[in-house]
Amino acid sequence: MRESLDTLRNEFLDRIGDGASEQEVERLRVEFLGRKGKLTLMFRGLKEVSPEERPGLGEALNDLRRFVEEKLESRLRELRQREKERSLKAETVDITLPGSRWERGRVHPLTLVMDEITDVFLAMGFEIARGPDIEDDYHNFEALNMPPDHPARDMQDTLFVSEARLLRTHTSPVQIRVMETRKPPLQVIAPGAVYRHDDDATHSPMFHQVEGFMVDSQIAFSDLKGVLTHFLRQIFRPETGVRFRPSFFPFTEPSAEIDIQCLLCDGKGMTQERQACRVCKGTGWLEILGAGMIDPEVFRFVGYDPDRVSGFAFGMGVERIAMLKYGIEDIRLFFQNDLRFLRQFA
Ligand code: FA5
Repeated sequence: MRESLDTLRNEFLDRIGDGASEQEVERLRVEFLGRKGKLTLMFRGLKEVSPEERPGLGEALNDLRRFVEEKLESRLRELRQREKERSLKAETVDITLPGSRWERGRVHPLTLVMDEITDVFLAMGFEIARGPDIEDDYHNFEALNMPPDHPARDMQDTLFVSEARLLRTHTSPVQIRVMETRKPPLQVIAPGAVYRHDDDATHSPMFHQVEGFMVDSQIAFSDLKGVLTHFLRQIFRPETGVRFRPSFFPFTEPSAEIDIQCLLCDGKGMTQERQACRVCKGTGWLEILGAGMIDPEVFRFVGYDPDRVSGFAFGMGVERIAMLKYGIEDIRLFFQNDLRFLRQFA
């Protein structure tokens, strides 16, 4: 048996040679060390050897197995190293070729305007709150003093998700959610997406609002006027004329709509050619915000005592402000993702 060990060792060395490929190395592993491999069979044959010879032969067999294993391993390593060197040599890089450019992204114009709006309020000490896009009837309508069948619900064409849930039609429910969980003084803005069954050049089914409200023991209408006038002059021009007109919202009393002087004709209502201004349609004013003093009924819904607290609230459409700032005539441009449009905003 010792002779056949030597023969096997020589055969193995012959076969592994210098040039064996990875596949050949694998084939050799199976042929010598596999379940029916030559060495494995010799291990089995040990049973037939006399007990005196067995330990010596066993040891010699183990040595041979280790030798074969190591040889196979080192040949594999060698082959892989050679392959790596070959491919490194083949894959040269031409550093004189022009590189591929990474397109630089830009902030969406609505995000730009939204950031600008929130910055002005943050500077005045407001904090930011958020609420869910999918709301319940109670927060979107009822607690805002719009019981079922209230005609004011028709002012906001609602998209329902189920009988009990809807896509919020305005950011005003965030007022309720904040007041339900916290006590005054509060000075909060709530930016976010809102949804209505609307679709034309100035109305989008999804658009954005920024809600704002301030509640404390002695908040007056003059505070509302001061905050909003300052805000509008920061966002548009310092000399922009601001006008408060009486209006109606079920959740504020008194309520107002706020206009700014037309940015195109400077409030004149007509162009230099004496034609009616197409932006303000000849009125000289542009409606920009809804606002008012928070209705005592709303305070009762959130558990505040209307005799002890007062506050104002306002809500604005972000798209409307962006359209006026940048002179955009169709709201749908914001949502079409046309790069020719989006690239214009830095
Ligand atoms: C409201 O949504 C009130 N929640 C605002 C408010 C808040 C009043 C707090 C008082 C106190 P209104 O429905 O008018 O109000 O909407 C506010 C603004 O959203 C509008 O001035 C307009 O700029 C914008 N807007 C309304 N519908 C659309 C639409 N479909 N697409 C784009 N902007 C819209």
